[in-house]
Amino acid sequence: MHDDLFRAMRDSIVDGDPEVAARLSRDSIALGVPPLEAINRGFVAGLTHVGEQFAAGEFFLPDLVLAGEAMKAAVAILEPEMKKSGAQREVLGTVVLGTVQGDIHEIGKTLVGTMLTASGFAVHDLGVNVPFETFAAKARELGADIVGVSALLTTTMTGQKDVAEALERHGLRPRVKLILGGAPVTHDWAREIGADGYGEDALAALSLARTLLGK
Ligand code: B1M
Repeated sequence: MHDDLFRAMRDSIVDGDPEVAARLSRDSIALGVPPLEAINRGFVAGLTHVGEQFAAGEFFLPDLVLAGEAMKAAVAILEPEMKKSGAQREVLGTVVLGTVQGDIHEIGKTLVGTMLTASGFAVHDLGVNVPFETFAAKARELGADIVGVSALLTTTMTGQKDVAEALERHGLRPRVKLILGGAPVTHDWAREIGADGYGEDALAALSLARTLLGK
């Protein structure tokens, strides 16, 4: 069902067209398509294609930029729908979230934040290119239960280890749980740097956060 819609969503990202992406998002809400399904089956399929073409040297940086802008336009429409379900719940825990220093990829991190918020976590999103120490300082200030660190580049995922060390220095471990994510990140990497887990996608991140806090 909705295969044509999902294909059009994919194409709007490949074409880097924010207006079409936003319109298709509104259409999907009107049709009752679950927002996460629209994101995963439609828009992310476009980003995957753009990423593959970029890696193959067929697409260039402006294509990545435009695809990112179109994705942000889509998520901006779908995000409030995803959050609605969490509006009335008790707070399950406080999460400090961000993309690590040197890395400006924000879309996946923001989706994780939206899923956690929608499910009843209080999420403090530090944004992108976040200094290692800032994760620890903010976690201490807020009495956070979880610190979540996203990294999309093989060159920046090493920064997740620096965040782990900053949390140790601030005396926050093991009380404050550390969860990781982002395309190059693996379970092995999470284990190697002493994190509490890794989420392959936003749903996995949610399930991990719940499990770690016993919720
Ligand atoms: Co960049 N980029 N990019 N990029 N970009 C990738 C990541 C790349 C794989 C493309 C490729 O070559 N195939 C490649 C990395 C290669 C590598 O290191 N292995 C790459 C590169 C090389 C670069 C630049 C270096 C390019 C250049 O300048 N020459 C540059 C780096 C800039 C920097 O950060 N310093 C760069 C820049 C950009 C843009 C700014 C243009 C743009 C980002 C726009 C934005 O975010 N506002 C961009 C984009 C769009 C991409 C791709 C195409 C898409 C990323 C994305 O949003 N995916 C990407 C290729 C790809 O991934 N297919 C690519 C969709 C998103 C929903 O998925 O972010 O993986 P993802 O998040 C998922 C999971 O990973 C997980 O859940 C999310 C939801 O399911 N997850 C977590 C993420 N964080 C989590 C945290 C958790 C738990 C789960 O707990 C805390």
